[in-house]
Amino acid sequence: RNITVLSGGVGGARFLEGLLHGIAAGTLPGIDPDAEVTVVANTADDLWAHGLKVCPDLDTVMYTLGGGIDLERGWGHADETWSVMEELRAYGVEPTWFNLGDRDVATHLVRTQMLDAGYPLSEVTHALCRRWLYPRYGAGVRLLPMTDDRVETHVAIADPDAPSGRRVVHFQEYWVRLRAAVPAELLVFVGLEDSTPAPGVVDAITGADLVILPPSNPVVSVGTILGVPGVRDAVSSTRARVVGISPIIGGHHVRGMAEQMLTSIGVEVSAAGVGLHYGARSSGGVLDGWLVDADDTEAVARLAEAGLPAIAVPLWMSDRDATAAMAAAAIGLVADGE
Ligand code: GDP
Ligand code: FO1
Ligand code: CA
Repeated sequence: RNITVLSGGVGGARFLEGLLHGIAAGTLPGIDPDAEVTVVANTADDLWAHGLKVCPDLDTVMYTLGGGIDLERGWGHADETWSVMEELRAYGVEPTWFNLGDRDVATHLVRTQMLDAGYPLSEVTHALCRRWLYPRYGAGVRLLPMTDDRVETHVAIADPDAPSGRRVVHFQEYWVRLRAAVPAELLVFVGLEDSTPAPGVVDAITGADLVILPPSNPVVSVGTILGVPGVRDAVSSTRARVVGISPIIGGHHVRGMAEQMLTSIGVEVSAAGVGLHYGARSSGGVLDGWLVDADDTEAVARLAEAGLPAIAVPLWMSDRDATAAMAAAAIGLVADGE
């Protein structure tokens, strides 16, 4: 059984931890312990900082599945030190607001060096995974960037001093420096229209038995992956069953900035709103099924009217068992259709 997951950072990585736990434990309906998982990760969060290419979502998935993530930050290494940052601040070089841990810097040095040598991001990611993933999962897990091309989410925010009344900042500045505290008036996905899926991405979707949209950010994580030309068509046409899980519980995100991003593109901040945004495959969307939280039962009837089968189950990824149960419910929802 081949499973393909379209993932952002923390939300996607936490889901993957539970999914892999469920696969190993044999608790997922119809999924054997030797099932293979391909992760297609968002790269529109990527940032060039101090001459280094930083890939937050690829690294959060890689460190999380590799057991090296700092659990409470949700990014960067556990047992991290910050000497490089202290020195950069002492030099007063920007961006001082984007924190790079000393251990994390090594990952960016390797990545940048390989990119400079002409390796595409997918090859770089494969090389980094030789350390972080393959010893642990063998061929069972593959991590692919959504594209090898440069794509960056930029955010237009109000700026009274600017002639247009707006200025554009990189997504990382919007989130890390501004904490998404101001409205995202416009989202600009630089390079997305001209990007092409990385090698293996389309095949991983069309050749899968199951495609999962985890509770990642529907706009700047899953949305950007679907926005790579050819990916959305692959998802809407694949013979695989496609099931998604809401990152919105009780009308709010669990963490991050999904509320601000959904509002920015005019999508209702609710489990039903996100499900309808992705759309039922029967009406040209990408989903065969959608999971909402146990407290959002009213969404189920509303989605059914729109032709999108949904169930309400606990969606808090409090630990791997809870997440594995969520994954089992998701798989069970769409497996019945076979
Ligand atoms: P990021 O790149 O680090 O922001 O991570 P993702 O884009 O993959 O996921 C961010 C989303 O994960 C946020 O919108 C959160 O609402 C969602 N999230 C985090 N924890 C949970 C959880 O326990 N349950 C659910 N349903 N969503 C969660
Ligand atoms: N998130 C922060 O809130 N503060 C940071 O200083 C920060 C640095 C950072 C460095 C490398 C990296 O891979 C991720 C980093 N993140 C940081 C998380 C990053 O902003 C993610 O993109 C968010 O989780 C949203 O996707
Ligand atoms: Ca992200």
